Amino acid sequence: MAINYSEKIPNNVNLTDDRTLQRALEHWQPKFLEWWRTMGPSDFAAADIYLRTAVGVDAAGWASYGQVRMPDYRWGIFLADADPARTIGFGDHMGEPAWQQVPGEYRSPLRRLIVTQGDTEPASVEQQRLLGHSCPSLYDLRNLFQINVEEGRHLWAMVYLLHAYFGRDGREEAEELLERHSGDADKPRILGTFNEPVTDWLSFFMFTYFTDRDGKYQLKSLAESAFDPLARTTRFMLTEEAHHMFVGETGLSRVIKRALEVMTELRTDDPAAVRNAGAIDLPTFQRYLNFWFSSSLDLFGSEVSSNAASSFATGLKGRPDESQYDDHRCVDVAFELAQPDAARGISTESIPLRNAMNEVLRASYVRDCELGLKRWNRQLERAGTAQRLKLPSPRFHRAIGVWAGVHCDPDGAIVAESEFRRREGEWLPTDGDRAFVQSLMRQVVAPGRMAGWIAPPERGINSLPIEYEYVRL
Ligand code: BYC
Repeated sequence: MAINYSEKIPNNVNLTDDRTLQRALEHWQPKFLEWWRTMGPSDFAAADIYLRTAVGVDAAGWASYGQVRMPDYRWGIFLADADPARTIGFGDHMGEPAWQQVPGEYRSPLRRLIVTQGDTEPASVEQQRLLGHSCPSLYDLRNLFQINVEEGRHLWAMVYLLHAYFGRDGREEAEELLERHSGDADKPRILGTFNEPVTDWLSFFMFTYFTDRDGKYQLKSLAESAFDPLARTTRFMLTEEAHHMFVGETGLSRVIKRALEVMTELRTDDPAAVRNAGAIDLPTFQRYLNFWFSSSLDLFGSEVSSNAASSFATGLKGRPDESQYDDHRCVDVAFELAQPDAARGISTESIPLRNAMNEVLRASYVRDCELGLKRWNRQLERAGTAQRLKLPSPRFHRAIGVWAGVHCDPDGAIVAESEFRRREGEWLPTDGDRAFVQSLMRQVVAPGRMAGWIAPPERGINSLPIEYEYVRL
């Protein structure tokens, strides 16, 4: 269905037919714009940026590209097309028609899921707000802003649901989404990772690889929801999300490529030599990876979760690509969970599968993360270095769930706290690493030029050359 851009709020939900809702959203719109002005990308409001904007929700030709100033971006409400015959695909209500309204008994948990999802979107924009000042190229600057405007739109997607289906408490929640801020001591964002600073581009690429990928898995599981408007909204969000992960994967691959070029040139693997030459050494890369991967694993929640069990049972949240499973009810099925025991060992306990749904999602996420690692390791192999990158064990450095507070090394072995503290600097970014990475962050804005710590991309955006002036400052 085409998107109506002649209205104040572009949409494909016939907003003009519901004057009350339209007025409520038009009341929220200036608050959003004010939030964007004060908490969104710092500066660059006057720059013309080569952005894509959604024009429809069909897989083919859903976006148009053109020069846009960010404050003029048309944030709107776009739902994937409805399937009137859609039925619930899992849980206790399996086979019943998907809900077009919120069942009263599920109102509160459903609102909680939507608010949690909504909270991450502006949080990420806040985390990234200063990065424009240290962009490695105009190509990267444009990608940053593309992601930022789309996260802004994803906030709109959740705010639409809150306004349209949750009455007064929904409107209040929508206001609060603009009042909590990433890293704010009094009013932080809801989930841990979204309060972590993203002040350098290595962190940005790690975030878009690992944290946006959590977004993919959470959105995919919400796309299965019995609440049809949520399913349709998240299905369309996933179309935009793919580019965010592409930015992460290719960004990290370009960082590795540059390190390898320096290593080949200097004929050394020595991290200090790589740093001296202005590139990011692989051990530092690995420590950043360990940090962002472990933080993103926490976003799946506890391994054993009654919230997850009831979300699955009630049909609020399924598993990504639910149709790939044979059993969609998961009653009387056990899941074997390895967890730390009192004797500082690891024991396996049988828990009901429904209670382990967070862990099921996390395991598929880990497999997806592995794909990038495989590609990067092939890059290393081709370059003839013996160094390899590795995902740390999911037990490493966890703050949520059964492994929270248990000291494990990156291989997953439980170690004494003293040993963890002694070796932490080998495993996680140190102040020195952060200062070094920060020292490389110098803005490069001549068309086609790249900072010295990152290789150019393989191709430009939408068939344009890499030298194209993606941002006109
Ligand atoms: N930090 O039973 P539990 C994205 C809380 S990213 C802090 O363990 P549950 C994006 C939890 O909220 C995807 N708190 O877990 C990416 C609960 O608190 P309440 C975002 C945490 O409820 C990049 C308590 O612990 N979408 O889109 O089964 C850029 C016990 O909960 C954390 C979603 O997350 C944490 N890491 O699952 C832009 C989907 N983990 O309620 C965007 C919606 C847990 O008792 N959310 N807690 O106060 C959910 O599905 C679930 O809320 C969670 C947690 C998976 C997050």
